[in-house]
Amino acid sequence: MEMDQDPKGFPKPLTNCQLGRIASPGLAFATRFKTLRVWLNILIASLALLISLPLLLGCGGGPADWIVFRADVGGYARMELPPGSEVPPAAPALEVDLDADGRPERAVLEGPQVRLEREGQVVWRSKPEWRVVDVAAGDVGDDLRQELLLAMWREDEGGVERSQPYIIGYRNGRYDLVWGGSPVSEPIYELDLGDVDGDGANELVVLTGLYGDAPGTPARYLTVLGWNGWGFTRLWRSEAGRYRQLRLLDTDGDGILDILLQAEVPSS
Ligand SMILES: [Ca+2]
Ligand SMILES: [Ca+2]
Ligand SMILES: [Ca+2]
Repeated sequence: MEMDQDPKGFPKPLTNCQLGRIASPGLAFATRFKTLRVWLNILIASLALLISLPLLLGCGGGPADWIVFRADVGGYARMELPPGSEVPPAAPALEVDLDADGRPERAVLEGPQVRLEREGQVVWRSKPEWRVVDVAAGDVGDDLRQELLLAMWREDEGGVERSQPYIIGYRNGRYDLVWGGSPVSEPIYELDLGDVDGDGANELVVLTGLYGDAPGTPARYLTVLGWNGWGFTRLWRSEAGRYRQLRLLDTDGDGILDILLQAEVPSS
């Protein structure tokens, strides 16, 4: 569109008519309708954001309470955390003496990678193509050698990311992968290792979800597994729920670790 020129050579401002503001009553109605539609869209978008905000923040359910699963006949009994119990915050690093020299190494999970430090020096790092989501330490297999357990994701041959448990240890004078589990059917979100049934050997305790869960979705099951010599066997599984923040802690002083976690009350 060509603009009229004023004597100084500047284009004349467009009139209301040229801008189509008051061209006709029909157009005025259409303009008002358009404005109304814009406001309606803003309202709908705001409502959608309000509804989805808890999901975006990863707290899709209602309030979360700490609960305890304690070894019981035939499995683990769910109970409330005893009043006055304090749940310590998650440790930023784990101490584990993998090479059994009496001085613990330090395992640090930073972003999706874990590194192992010995006296301030990095002695092992997870591979860049592994996406580590949780780390635990302890003796797997009851052979008196300490290991580091990783809950991690890596791509399979088809380029699909799958959840796998890996074990890192110190063998033949070096820190290395000593066991790589196959992809699991239900992804591991959190894991910990400890004797939760009091038999003297450690169990692997995991929180699992489903492939396709949105990031931040709580786990669906708490599962206790035992080492069978070549892999882990499921010993017990909880009822379905919305679980996160797995910890192992002896809350009643009987010398047996209890399983603590936060259980979200599903929003109605
Ligand atoms: Ca050591
Ligand atoms: Ca071991
Ligand atoms: Ca045990």
